Amino acid sequence: MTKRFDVFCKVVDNFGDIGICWRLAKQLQAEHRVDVRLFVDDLQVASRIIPNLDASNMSQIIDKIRIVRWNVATRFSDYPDAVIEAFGCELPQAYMAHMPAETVWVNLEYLSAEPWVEGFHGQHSNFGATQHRRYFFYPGFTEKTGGLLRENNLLNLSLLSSRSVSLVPLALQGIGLANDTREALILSLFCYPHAPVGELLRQLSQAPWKCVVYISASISFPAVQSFFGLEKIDIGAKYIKGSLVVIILPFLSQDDYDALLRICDLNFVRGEDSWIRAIWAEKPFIWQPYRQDEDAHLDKLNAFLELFYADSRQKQLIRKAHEYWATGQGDASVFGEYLRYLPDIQRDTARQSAKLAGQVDLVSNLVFFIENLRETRV
Ligand code: TRH
Repeated sequence: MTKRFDVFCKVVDNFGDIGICWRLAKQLQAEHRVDVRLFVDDLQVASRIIPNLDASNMSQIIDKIRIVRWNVATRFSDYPDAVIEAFGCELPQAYMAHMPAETVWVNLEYLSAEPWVEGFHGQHSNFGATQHRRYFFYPGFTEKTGGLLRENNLLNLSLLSSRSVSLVPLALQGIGLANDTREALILSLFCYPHAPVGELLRQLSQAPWKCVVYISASISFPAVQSFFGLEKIDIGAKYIKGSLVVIILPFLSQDDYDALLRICDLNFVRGEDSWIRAIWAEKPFIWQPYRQDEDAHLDKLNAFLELFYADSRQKQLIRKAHEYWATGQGDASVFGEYLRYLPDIQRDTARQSAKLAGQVDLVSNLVFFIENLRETRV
């Protein structure tokens, strides 16, 4: 029998929430034949991620997923087997009011490598005076967590040569990737505005090799402008200083963005979804966590570095580079040193990525988790 899941997504800011929910919905449908309705509160932002989404249309089907614009006035009927509340976005009261006790309610949490995650994964709490139980599903890096979002076909892609033409995103072919990157180190840059971008560019401009940096148009540019002494920055434009070539990319489709990560030698990523994608790209990456109160993001960063690079000879250097990127404290020359050890870091990253890819993926774990609850619950 076809399973039916609802997914609720609130776009808090940026693209991570909808980016993850869209991948999750697609994978549930494509690999587990789940009939998915995706409720999203902001179709404008969603339309940057979901190809061909018409933001003025309240309900539409794309890639076999029904996408519904959700607001306080939305009325619900016809409940599914399970509802996924993404990142504690709170199910609408109108939905909760008639939700049957058999509908499994799962809150998908944010990803963290912190050790406490294992103890919280799969726990539940009773919701108010209702008969509903809310289960907490934690993504994570160990077998005792919910795992990481990873589609089935990803490994096949990584068997291809990373610079093979078929992997070069169309959006990049148009702006001369082949000419720019011959003999060059290629980097991609997607970060939050407080990252020390100017310092990184300065280091790269003085590198003994040509460095081509693809900068995502979605980040703010003051640091790039002041580095090149420009009034404004244009999408598709190329800026050169010393060894450095900067190319400003438009916002790519998720598929093209994933492909970009695979062809680069070093990726600067952020938040949650691009971080996971950088892992699957099997290329060195520097991750900038989403800033949280009381520097909680730095605990997340430390826990991840501790886990992912536990066996790496370069772990101190990798830590210093991440700390500098996340806090701006330290010395920008750490990037020069990082680049000198790039082949070592490449080898360690690929080994760790492959190890994680050997674990069961998040969507398979989630489907199993829900099926198990439905079978065992009265
Ligand atoms: O956009 P983000 O900063 O999202 C963040 C985090 O998820 C954070 O944890 C959350 O609390 C906050 O949102 C609300 O970074 P992230 O997670 O990497 O998501 C970016 C998405 O955008 C990802 O799905 C990849 C996609 N993307 C493209 O599709 N094309 C592009 O050109 C780029 C640069 C990104």
